[in-house]
Amino acid sequence: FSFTSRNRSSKVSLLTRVKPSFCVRCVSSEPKQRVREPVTEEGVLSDLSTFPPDAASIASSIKYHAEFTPLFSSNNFEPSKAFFATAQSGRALLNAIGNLELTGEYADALEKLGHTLETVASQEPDAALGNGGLGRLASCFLDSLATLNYPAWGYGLRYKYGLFKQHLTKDGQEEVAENWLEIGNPWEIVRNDVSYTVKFYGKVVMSSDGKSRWIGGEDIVAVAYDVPIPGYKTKTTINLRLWSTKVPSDQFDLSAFNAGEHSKACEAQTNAEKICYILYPGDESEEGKILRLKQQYTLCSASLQDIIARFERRSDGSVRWEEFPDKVAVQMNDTHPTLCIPELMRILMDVKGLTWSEAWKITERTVAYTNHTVLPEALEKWSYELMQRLLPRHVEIIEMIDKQLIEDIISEYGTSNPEMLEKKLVSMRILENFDLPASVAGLFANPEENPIDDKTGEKVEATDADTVTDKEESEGEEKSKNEAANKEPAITPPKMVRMANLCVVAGHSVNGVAEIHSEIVKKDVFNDFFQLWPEKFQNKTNGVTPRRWIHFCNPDLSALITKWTSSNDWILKTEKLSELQKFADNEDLHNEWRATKRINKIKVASFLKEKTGYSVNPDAMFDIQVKRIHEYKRQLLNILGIVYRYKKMKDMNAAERKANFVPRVCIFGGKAFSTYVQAKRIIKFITDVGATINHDPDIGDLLKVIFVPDYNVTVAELLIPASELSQHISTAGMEASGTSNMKFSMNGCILIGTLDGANVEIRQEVGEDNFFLFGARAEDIASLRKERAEGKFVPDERFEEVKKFVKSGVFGPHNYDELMGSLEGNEGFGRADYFLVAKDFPSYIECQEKVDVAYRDQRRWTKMSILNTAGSSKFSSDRTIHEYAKDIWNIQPLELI
Ligand code: GPW
Repeated sequence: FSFTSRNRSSKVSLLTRVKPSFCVRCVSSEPKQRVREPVTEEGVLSDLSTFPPDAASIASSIKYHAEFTPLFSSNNFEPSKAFFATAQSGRALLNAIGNLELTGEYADALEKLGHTLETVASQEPDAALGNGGLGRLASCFLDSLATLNYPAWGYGLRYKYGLFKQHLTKDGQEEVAENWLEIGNPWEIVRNDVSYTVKFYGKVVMSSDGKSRWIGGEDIVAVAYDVPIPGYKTKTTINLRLWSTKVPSDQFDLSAFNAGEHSKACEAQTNAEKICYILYPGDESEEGKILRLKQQYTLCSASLQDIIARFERRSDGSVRWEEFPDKVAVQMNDTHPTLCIPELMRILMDVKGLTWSEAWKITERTVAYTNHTVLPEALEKWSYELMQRLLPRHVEIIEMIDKQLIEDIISEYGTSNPEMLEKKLVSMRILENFDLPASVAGLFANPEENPIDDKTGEKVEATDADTVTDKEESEGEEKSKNEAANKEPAITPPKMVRMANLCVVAGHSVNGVAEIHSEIVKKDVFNDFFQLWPEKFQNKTNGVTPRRWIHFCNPDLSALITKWTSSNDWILKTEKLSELQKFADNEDLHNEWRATKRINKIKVASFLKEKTGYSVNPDAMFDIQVKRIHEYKRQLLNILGIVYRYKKMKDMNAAERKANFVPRVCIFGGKAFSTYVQAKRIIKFITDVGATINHDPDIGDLLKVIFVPDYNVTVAELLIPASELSQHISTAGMEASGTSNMKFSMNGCILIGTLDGANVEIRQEVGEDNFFLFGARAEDIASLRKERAEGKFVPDERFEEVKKFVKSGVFGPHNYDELMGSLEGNEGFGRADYFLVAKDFPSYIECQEKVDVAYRDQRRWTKMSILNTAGSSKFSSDRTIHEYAKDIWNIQPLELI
């Protein structure tokens, strides 16, 4: 198909042609006026008959049902708000036709052509442009933004290879490149006319007008690829704009190529293209770090240039920059897009000619920050030196912001308590491991820097002559390091830029993603900032889209809910789910509810057979833990609980085993980051335990342990509807929110979990009786860790027994010294059980015994299941998005006419 777009003086005309038989014309000559030629069933059919009926061609036709609507089409000046996303969208076809309520029509059309919708849909690879919960949240938010008619765009990078495919070998996880674009992507529209230059390296010079200019260096071009995101039951289709990088056309070295130096000629091209090769390239090497920073800057620079260009286009020649924050909001999805802050400042000052204070006011009012983690190792920091090389102008701006912050802190706290002031500055500054500026350094009693005058007994203040620039300072450091080399090794801590601090300082709003997490953000991680600017801090509990996560992935349950709540209104108004509460004891509903779950379990059983070769009994309890493999998520606690269960079973005779244990299928799934060795050991351990238990004739159907390879959105859509128990068992205080917990609960699955992240609110909503709670509380973790480190903790006997059992070699010849060692804090195995597996083990296994008791009583279990679905209305991302729109972005829905 061809796609042309003309954009002159705020009028947009789109003429879209697929095939002569299937032509939809979408014109917007007047603001908010659009004509769409009706598409008849014949239209669809004749279109399909001209293509081979694969997912690709169907998707391209659906795009035009979706009435792809550019939001800058009217000169009405509606705000258009940007959301920075790393999308983890999964498949698009069923979602798109479902949101357009055309699933039936498409299924019928395909059937007439001798195909099923299911097989066609299954050809589509997952768009895995994110890692886990963070990216999937962005996708849910885009669905809600479109559905609720909010004028918003998503921005991300178009990675050539998405998140790796996970293969399981005898050694554990193996990563394989996921070439998701191999057969083309019918959902994207390349916009060769929308491209921006992005610069790296170079230097900053002062031009004659006194303005800084960033020149030289290396330029690349970012080209827009647009992915339409159709809303549910609305004409609104919003845009996810993904950037792909290439070399500027004039930079191909033709003479080198003709001289036979082919690699040299292609060097610039490869350099530019590799920015968008893969998601999260390894960053252990210097090269890897540079590539990641280039990725972050490409996203920020291209997106901001795009946002600014649209703003200017809509201003009809009279740009009023002070209105920019009324029209544009930039929500930073964690710190990966932090460079938006200095980039917006740079463009406003160096390109548009605004002053520092004008640019700062605009930037502050425009950007807002969502924090998604409190794990210290996940709070991004960049080497100052590296950043200065790659983005010299941005570093100057960051230094200015840091200086401004120092002034704010001093003016707030004064200088009468230098000790307290110094502590504040050290913890709050954006620049880490930097000396204080000379203007304030004299306040602090540092004997080396400010020696006491022997005679007067007073501090010797730094003089101007002592004041050195950072560059001179680092050269000086280098010199003194060399001088000291022969004396004693002086370790200079590296100078770093703290991205989260920059976000908190520049953003007008800072939010956490669940109530408990937002409290930790205020009381702990960013407490100093909270004391300074309490009004900035908010909570926005995450949510998930009920379209994908109930309606499409669990059509039978969806139909049941519609039947028992008398309409399908719940898909948009999830509060209607609570109407199920009054039927929580209804026998008919119970029967239908159980039958639905069973159908879903049978589907999973055949999927497991196909993927792993293991047969499972669909009448056993399906107990699932699927998420990224991470020590804080404690897959190790789960598998050690299973080992304990297995050992107990082995100690009994067949009759006792049957009487004491409910049959369970324990399913794990999730990817470990490629360099996260301990996480990979956990995968290997789970598969080894499974191999032993699953082949043990004493155990049979009573216990199966299965690791599903290559967990992704599509696998989640299959597993979640079939789950009965799901595990959200992170060390309290460590999981910011979790979102799969919401998806499981909505699908009538009962959670076993700690009081962490959104678990706290889920338990509150579904009722304490309908949630299996165990484990230490967040507020006790610090003292428990201390106790543990001081050797005061005595592990439970049952825990010791389990470790001994593992070490005895029952699970094969592999030794699990590193894993078991991490639970003991032995020499060489790092922090002593930092994730408190041993501490929570007794309450976990006792809680699992309660789960067995509850499951035996199927009436009780089914009631709990119904009450989970009924109590999950709060966790729709529609609610979350309404809150962001009202409390942070200040936008209203904008329905298309
Ligand atoms: F570290 N999350 C994630 F905060 O999936 F950036 N990847 C990430 O890199 C980060 C967070 C980051 C997750 C959180 O772990 C999870 O608790 C939360 O529900 C999710 O983000 C969405 O808020």
